[in-house]
Amino acid sequence: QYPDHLNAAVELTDAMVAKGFGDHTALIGNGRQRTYKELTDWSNRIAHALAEDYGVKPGNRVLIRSANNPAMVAAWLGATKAGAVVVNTMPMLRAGELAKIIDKAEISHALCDTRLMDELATAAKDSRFLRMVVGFDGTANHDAELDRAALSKSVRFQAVPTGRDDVALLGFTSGTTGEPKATMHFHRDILIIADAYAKEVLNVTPEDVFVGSPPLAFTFGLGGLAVFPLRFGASAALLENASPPNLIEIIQKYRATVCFTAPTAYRVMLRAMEEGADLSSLRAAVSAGETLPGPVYDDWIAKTGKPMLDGIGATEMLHIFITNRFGDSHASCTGRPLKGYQAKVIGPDGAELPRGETGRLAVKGPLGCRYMAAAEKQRAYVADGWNLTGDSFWQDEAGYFHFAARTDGMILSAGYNIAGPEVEAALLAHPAVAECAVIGVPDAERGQIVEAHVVLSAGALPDAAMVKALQDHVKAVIAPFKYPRSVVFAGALPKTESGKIQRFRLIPGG
Ligand code: 3SK
Repeated sequence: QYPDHLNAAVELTDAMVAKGFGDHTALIGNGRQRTYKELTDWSNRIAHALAEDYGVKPGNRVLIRSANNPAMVAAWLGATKAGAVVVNTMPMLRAGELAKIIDKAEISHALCDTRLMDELATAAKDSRFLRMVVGFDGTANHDAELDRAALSKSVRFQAVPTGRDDVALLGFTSGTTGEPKATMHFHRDILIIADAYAKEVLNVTPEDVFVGSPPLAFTFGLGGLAVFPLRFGASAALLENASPPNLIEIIQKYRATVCFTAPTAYRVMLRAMEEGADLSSLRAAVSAGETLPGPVYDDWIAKTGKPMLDGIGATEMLHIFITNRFGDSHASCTGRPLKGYQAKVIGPDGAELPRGETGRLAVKGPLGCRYMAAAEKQRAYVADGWNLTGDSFWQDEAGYFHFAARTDGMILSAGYNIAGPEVEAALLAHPAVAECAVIGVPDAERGQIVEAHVVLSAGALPDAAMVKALQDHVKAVIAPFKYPRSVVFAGALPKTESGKIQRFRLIPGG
């Protein structure tokens, strides 16, 4: 279905102009609207600048650091046209987290919103790989180094003739240990997710306006807020701060039709409807990244009369692979595999379990997990062509899949995956912490929250000031969304005879 030579960025821009979408709005953000022609020219100029002024060669790894805005999309497209392998990163990442990514992905160039330079500059200091950090103006006033270099270039660029199976994108996932792992995605994969989900399930048309909250750095956001609209001539309104009130405002302002976010935000949006928020333009509410509680689904249907589509994806699989559909969507049910995908529930021996029994979810489809330089992890994730996800599910008699739990110990909070050990490591760097263990505890708003059980060092006081000090410390050391919203002080932690902490014995709330 896809030609041998394929550059995904060209398909999302130049090819759309050639199809007649040149004057149609592609992106909205930071107070401006950009047509497909403008986005195409912008990304072509960036590609020229990267290749000619900054020496980006095909296959170089380019990191992008930005909040969700049109400049980030243009940078991603430009770097992809120049043949780079792109690593999109969240603005919340701290220097330590960025340094690990730069090292693992052997990043040679970083493109950074000038407002977010500090942490990257710290991360870049001792890097063996990073040769250049180039600033761009995230506010899209074209007032930074990359913008000035790009403005002097031609709007025509002969994109690097990448192969459809050349790596275009590295998606980082923190894994249970908090050690980032890169998953490799081909140019064709970027189009597959649009064709398998956005076309087959959402039936996207050029009249659609997409909004949502997931960062473009998370493949859920890159798909939902860039690839899906651009593949079909639709528009996306991007928000640097996609808090529910901002989401509501932009839905109302642009009469958005498709929203991608997590149940936590839908819950808040439902409450806002009682105060008059108008969500009537939405024709689809996509929920993923966190389990969708049945009552939130029921409430959404009752109050909006519009479909809510729960889905499950994974960074390893690039995007959603099991989903509900229009007219075939049910509470507390994730639905069925996308066309071209198969899924099954397996037991510890790898054999498929009978319907109704809970086990690990295995998936097979047109794309799958490819960890970079992690052969052992690859063997653990992919067996016999089946991708063994970190989720346990059960399948009902009619073939629908139902989420049961994470099998990999990740804490799922408001759409974010958080690795407990990473939070523990951050806490242990505080002098007042002698020992700690982090667990996920159920939370009505966020699905789960991070809870830290902490044994304090001698002399440290277990009071509210200490809770705040530890929370602030974690926010300063790792991305702030990972901080423990609940802190329990303990005299000791439950342990095995050999001294291993038994997290499963910790009682939520102490
Ligand atoms: O379900 C998820 O967490 C997910 C992860 C990556 C890409 C897309 C999705 C929905």
